[in-house]
Amino acid sequence: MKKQTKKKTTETQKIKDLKQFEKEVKDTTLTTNQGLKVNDTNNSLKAGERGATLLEDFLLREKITNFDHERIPERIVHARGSGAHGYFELYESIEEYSKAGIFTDTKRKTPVFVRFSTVAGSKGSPDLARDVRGFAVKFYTEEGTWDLVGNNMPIFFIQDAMKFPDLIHSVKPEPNKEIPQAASAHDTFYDFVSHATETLHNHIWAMSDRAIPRSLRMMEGFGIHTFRLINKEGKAHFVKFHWKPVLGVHSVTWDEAVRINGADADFHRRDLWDAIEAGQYPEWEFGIQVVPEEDEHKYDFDLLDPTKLIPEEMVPVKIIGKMTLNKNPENFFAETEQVAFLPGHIVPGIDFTNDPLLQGRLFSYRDTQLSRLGGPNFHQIPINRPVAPTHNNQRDGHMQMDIPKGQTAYFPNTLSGGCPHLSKISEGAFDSYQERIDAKKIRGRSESFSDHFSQPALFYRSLADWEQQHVADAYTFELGKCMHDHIKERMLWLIQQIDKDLAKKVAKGLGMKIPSKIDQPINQAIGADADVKKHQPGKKKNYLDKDPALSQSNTKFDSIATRKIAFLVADGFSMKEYKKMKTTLEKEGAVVQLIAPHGGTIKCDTDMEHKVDASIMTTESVLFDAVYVPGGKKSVTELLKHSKYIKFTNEAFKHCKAIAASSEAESLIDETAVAEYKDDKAIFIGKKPEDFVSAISKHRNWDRMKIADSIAV
Ligand code: HDE
Repeated sequence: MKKQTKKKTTETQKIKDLKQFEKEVKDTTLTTNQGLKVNDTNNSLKAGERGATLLEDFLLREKITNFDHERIPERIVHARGSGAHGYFELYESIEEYSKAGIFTDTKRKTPVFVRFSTVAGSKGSPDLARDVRGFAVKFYTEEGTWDLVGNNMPIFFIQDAMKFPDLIHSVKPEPNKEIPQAASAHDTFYDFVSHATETLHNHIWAMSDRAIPRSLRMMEGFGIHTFRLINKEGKAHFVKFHWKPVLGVHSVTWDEAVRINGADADFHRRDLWDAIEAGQYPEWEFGIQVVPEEDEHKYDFDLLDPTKLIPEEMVPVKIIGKMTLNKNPENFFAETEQVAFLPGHIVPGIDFTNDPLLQGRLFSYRDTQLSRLGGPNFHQIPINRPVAPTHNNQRDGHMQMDIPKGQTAYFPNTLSGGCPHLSKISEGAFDSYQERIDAKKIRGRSESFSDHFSQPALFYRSLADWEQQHVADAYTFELGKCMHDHIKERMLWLIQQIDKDLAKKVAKGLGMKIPSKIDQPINQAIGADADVKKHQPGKKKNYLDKDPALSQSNTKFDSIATRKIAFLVADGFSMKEYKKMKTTLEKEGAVVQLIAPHGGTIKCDTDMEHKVDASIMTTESVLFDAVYVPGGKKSVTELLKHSKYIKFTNEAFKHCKAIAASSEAESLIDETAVAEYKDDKAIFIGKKPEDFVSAISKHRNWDRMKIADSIAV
């Protein structure tokens, strides 16, 4: 990505803090870990030139020992991730709801570190897996660190933490053969999903385009659980947290996702990195949905049930701030890999609810860091250190980095003057919300969590035609990869409870019939979870027909900033047309790349040399948002000799992208599938660059989907 107007980077307090741990390579001398200068790092110490290596060789042993231990266990979930630094700014104080400094002080620039991730794949798995994306934000606030550890979908698969290991074991590669990697399309996942109807809501989101984002910068984020905001008077409100990308919510098609994984497995990671390096800083607005405590039971779902969203039609999202990511990590391992997010990290003014999934997470995240990062001092790793000062009597353990001074490590004490001393609530101490509890101890599930079908149906109904088609295709693909008919049948039967037409489409694709009843013995053995009747909507109080916020067709389509446009060129391309189109696109923040038959440089028709961004052999159509072919007879004649340019254009057409060509380049278009569809609303031959810009801002021409399927590439 080329440099655009680079915005000024102002260093946050956290970046300044991290600087003291950074180590420059430039102008340094190679030493051991003890500071001993080294004069040979290529040869081990031997008994003679052809002799055995000596145990004495401490230089070899130090180097190899360090290497042997370079890896730490990857995250059991969300192993594949990418991180970035930035800051959060508040537009307006919400002191009526929360006393948190981050929500009341509009002058602050709170440092953040964000890590995006996929869930199921290993650390080296491809970015475009069909999967939920993690969206974890660490706010280094003046009152302590707050971690909002969310996803890019507003709900989760299960209602109780107790089921999490089962969910994850079912989606991870099957244990006997460790196949498939980073894919939910296999029997064990559907065996589980089809017998745990609470998963169906998150599952249908995972079948939608949300699971294959165009960019990490173009997806929403959600805190998922209902949390509490607490104001100065101690009054609580329920709240759901939202991140809305300034660039809108956009996705690729499944066919593209599969090809992107082959062409550039780091597509999302690279896109995030490049955008930040180019100064095109990713931004999200932050919003809250607030529900007064008195309204806790007003809805036809339980606010504590993490498989339910609060439709924005019912409770609008109030935008209160913005997050900007403006700096890439200096070192992937030190920062992105070692960062530890804990939902239990909160600050005064924010509190938990009894959501049983959240309650379980409050245990899991600290526990997992102990084996992942090696001990209880992981909060002292630079990326995890709060910017707020920390003092307590916790001591020792693996990798203690601080040097606590003095005679005491207990409370109360007199020998250190009673320090570190306690604070009053009025001085900013944390105080758990005093929720009244009067209950029997039970192991079970609230009846108010039992409707598993209304919201998947609401989601599906709210989607545009093209989105619904993508969902049907995704179910068909995923179930088509399952080997066991009884699992597929059960899924069809469940999909039917969500939407009959959807089930019919999937059944047709699978070449199967929707069963009229389901194999009872299996259900009985498995228990109440599998009893669909129990999980149907009850008598609805305020059930919606559609919620427009759920459809990507209602997102923003007003910008082409950061979109990548491929210019297909060979020697002799028209300088005039190239310049006009490039200037227009770059003025709007798009990124132009020259794709030539070879690397190095290329000459336009005025004999000027231009740097080639990629040779046609090293790149693919799926890595771009749109295609332009400038004129220049010699150039077009040369392009026609390379079949990959035809394939490149056909693929862009199949994936519903905008394509523009000069009138002189029409002969190339005539060799492609586009030839028959020149009246398509996102095809421009000899038209104004502005028309092309407007079509790119629409992301895709989804009307083309029907014919796109018939294009063979
Ligand atoms: Fe996580 N999850 N999770 N999860 N999760 C982890 O913690 C867990 C859940 C999420 O970039 C692990 O540090 C349980 C919901 C993200 O470092 C682990 C349950 C949501 C990340 C863990 C859930 C998430 C994790 C693995 C059910 C969205 C990546 C490594 C009770 C609101 C954070 C780690 C990063 C990571 C457990 C459910 C999001 C094992 C037990 C719901 C974004 O602790």
